[in-house]
Amino acid sequence: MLLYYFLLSFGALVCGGSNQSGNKSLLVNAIVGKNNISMVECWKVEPGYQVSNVSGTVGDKVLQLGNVDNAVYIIIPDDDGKPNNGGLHNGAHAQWVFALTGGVNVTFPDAPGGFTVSAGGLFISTDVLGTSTLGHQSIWAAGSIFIQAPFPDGVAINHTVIANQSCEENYLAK
Ligand SMILES: *[C@@H]1O[C@H](CO)[C@@H](O)[C@H](O)[C@H]1NC(C)=O
Ligand SMILES: *[C@@H]1O[C@H](CO)[C@@H](O)[C@H](O)[C@H]1NC(C)=O
Ligand SMILES: *[C@@H]1O[C@H](CO)[C@@H](O)[C@H](O)[C@H]1NC(C)=O
Ligand SMILES: *[C@@H]1O[C@H](CO)[C@@H](O)[C@H](O)[C@H]1NC(C)=O
Ligand SMILES: *[C@@H]1O[C@H](CO)[C@@H](O)[C@H](O)[C@H]1NC(C)=O
Ligand SMILES: *[C@@H]1O[C@H](CO)[C@@H](O)[C@H](O)[C@H]1NC(C)=O
Ligand SMILES: CC(=O)N[C@H]1CO[C@H](CO)[C@@H](O)[C@@H]1O
Repeated sequence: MLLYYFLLSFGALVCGGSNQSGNKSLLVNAIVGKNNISMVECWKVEPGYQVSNVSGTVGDKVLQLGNVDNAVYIIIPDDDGKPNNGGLHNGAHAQWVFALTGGVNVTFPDAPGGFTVSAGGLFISTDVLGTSTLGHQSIWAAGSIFIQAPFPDGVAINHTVIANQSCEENYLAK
């Protein structure tokens, strides 16, 4: 229950540094596997922000992140101070990823572009086995702490695809 409230308020805070003015929902980078190739899309989470009337957050913008299933809190060692490169991999689950500290750069072996998520940012990963041959590469800063929060039954949150590229590139293109 605590995590649920945490996720609600956390989600309203950030979009990997994107400028959301003119939109009434969160724009979030989502890793997708299409035709066996991992790439990034910019998703607008549906439905969008609502104004809270819940005691403790009255007047705040809140966004439903949906249910999550067996979320985990992950600490990357910082023994040697070097970024942690997990190599090419498929997403373990279709899930939210919340970067609490540190940050990550995500790139793709077969698609252009990529994206960076800083501390406090978030993204979605859905390129599970069977959707993408090579997957993606995530390089996390040493000592990063993040949460992986799988979607129940692997069904991603409702969304609209805003662009077939990262949210940041979408803004830069305007
Ligand atoms: C966000 O984008 C809008 C419209 O492009 C612009 O007016 C505004 O200054 C931007 N805000 C920030 C914080 O970059
Ligand atoms: C994806 O890869 C699988 C396994 O190699 C193959 O059977 C399938 O035809 C591929 N699909 C596409 C759209 O390339
Ligand atoms: C919040 O809004 C809902 C839906 O409009 C309403 O049912 C509920 O009573 C409200 N709660 C408070 C504390 O005002
Ligand atoms: C991510 O990329 C940026 C820009 O190239 C770089 O400054 C940063 O150190 C990278 N972070 C990691 C964890 O590799
Ligand atoms: C997604 O939208 C559909 C249709 O509006 C709805 O039935 C479903 O409950 C929504 N899923 C989530 C996780 O909100
Ligand atoms: C993304 O690409 C698909 C084709 O792969 C296209 O149908 C769709 O309109 C594109 N979406 C956007 C928002 O550009
Ligand atoms: C500024 C911005 O990215 N606006 C987007 C808001 O969402 C609509 C779709 O609902 C997009 O068409 C806009 O580009």
